[in-house]
Amino acid sequence: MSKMPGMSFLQFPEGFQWGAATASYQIEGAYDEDDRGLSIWDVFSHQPGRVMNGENGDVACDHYHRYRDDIDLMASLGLQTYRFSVSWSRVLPFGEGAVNEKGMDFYQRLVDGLLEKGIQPALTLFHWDLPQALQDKGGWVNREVADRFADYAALLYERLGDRVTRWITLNEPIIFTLMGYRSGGMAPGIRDMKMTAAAIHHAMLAHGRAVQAFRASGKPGEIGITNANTSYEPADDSPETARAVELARDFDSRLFHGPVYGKGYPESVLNYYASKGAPFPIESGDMETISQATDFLGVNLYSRRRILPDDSRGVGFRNAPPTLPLLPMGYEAAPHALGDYVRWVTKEYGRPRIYITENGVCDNTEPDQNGEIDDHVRVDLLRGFLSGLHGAIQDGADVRAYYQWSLMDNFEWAFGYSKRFGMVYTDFGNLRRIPKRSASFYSEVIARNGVDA
Ligand code: GBH
Repeated sequence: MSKMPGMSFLQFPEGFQWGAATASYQIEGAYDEDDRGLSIWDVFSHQPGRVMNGENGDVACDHYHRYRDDIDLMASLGLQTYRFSVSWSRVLPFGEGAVNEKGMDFYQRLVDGLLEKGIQPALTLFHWDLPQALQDKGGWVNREVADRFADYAALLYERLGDRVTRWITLNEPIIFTLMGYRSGGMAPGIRDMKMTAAAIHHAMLAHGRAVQAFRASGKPGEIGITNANTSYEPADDSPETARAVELARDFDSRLFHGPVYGKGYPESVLNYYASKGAPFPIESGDMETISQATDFLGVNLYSRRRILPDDSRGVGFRNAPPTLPLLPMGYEAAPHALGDYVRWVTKEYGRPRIYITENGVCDNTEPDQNGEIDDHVRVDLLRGFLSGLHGAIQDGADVRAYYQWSLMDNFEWAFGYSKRFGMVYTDFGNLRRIPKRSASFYSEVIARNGVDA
């Protein structure tokens, strides 16, 4: 990409890693092949009215069959690392018990293929596709799920731990618990406060147990959790608003990072749930388990929110109206949010090592008459996100890697295929992949280890 007037080149630190991220249910397809068991997303997406246009991940990007071509694609873009998740019910069809060797073999081949191309695998153990067999036993509401998760994790450390050295326990517990059990907009589609409190706590317990199992495995490498984050900003300068911003952070980042860093769940959140008759089911020793030392913090960040004080919901804050242009997802195009958030989290938790495990842009640009996809909104915003990230690193944040969400357009959960996040276009008619303008932009960022911004 040619340098534009007024831009300067922002060089990232030596050894900084550039990658892309995906998740099993969003790309694999082959939902009933090779003895895979069903997950809650198979069941949920087949229920009428759950997913936009009645779509599902039965085929998705058909990555299960096309993974070799996809690895070649990653190599051609110059990716240095690739974050993917394992479908729990593909390797353990019932979530526990006998291993499905055919499913396990897929991940062995995927990892080997990545390593052959010099791409470091970063493996997420859980990106929302809980085995339906475990949901039938209560899912995240049943405390035993934490032990099942640790057993599943131990199996993967055992089978892949000689080749995978970067492990992520959970992807965004805030989303799969609150959307899964409180708003019901995602699988398993439940709306119940008490179940939500239990799901949150058991998810965090599962994280802690999986970290313990990793240390016990003696495998080399690093492990951490990935949380969803939003950068909170005061909508005005009043002290009441400043206080409301802290409450918004309590109910989001601090609820999930706090227990991992030994600070526990925020009092404000515990009190709120207790006042609704939904106390967190914390047993003795749980907080120690959850605060097992991790090696890095996975940060997913897409946007910001402006906050105002408000007591009507009992939480003390509300969202102020947006002031920036909205993306198709309904949230603001806020490229400064990434640097701001990284600065905040660095200060709040004593400069943890950070991997940006997801950052990206929904831009639904379709191919033009020449078949080219000029997703300039994505390119401009990525430039802005990366420039903010560079600033945060200059200010002392320990950020070592950046994964763009996503490698290719895929199944965007309850939005089905209507929202495109890929730097590679997926034609869902014939499953062809076509790199977009953002893919060449990103290749150049990788090649130069920096960005013009
Ligand atoms: C991620 O979730 C998922 O991990 C991934 O599977 C998904 O495909 C990807 O995002 C793209 O959607 O809501 O106004 O506070 C992201 C969940 C959405 C939570 C944006 C924070 C911030 C803006 N995040 N949200 S706002």
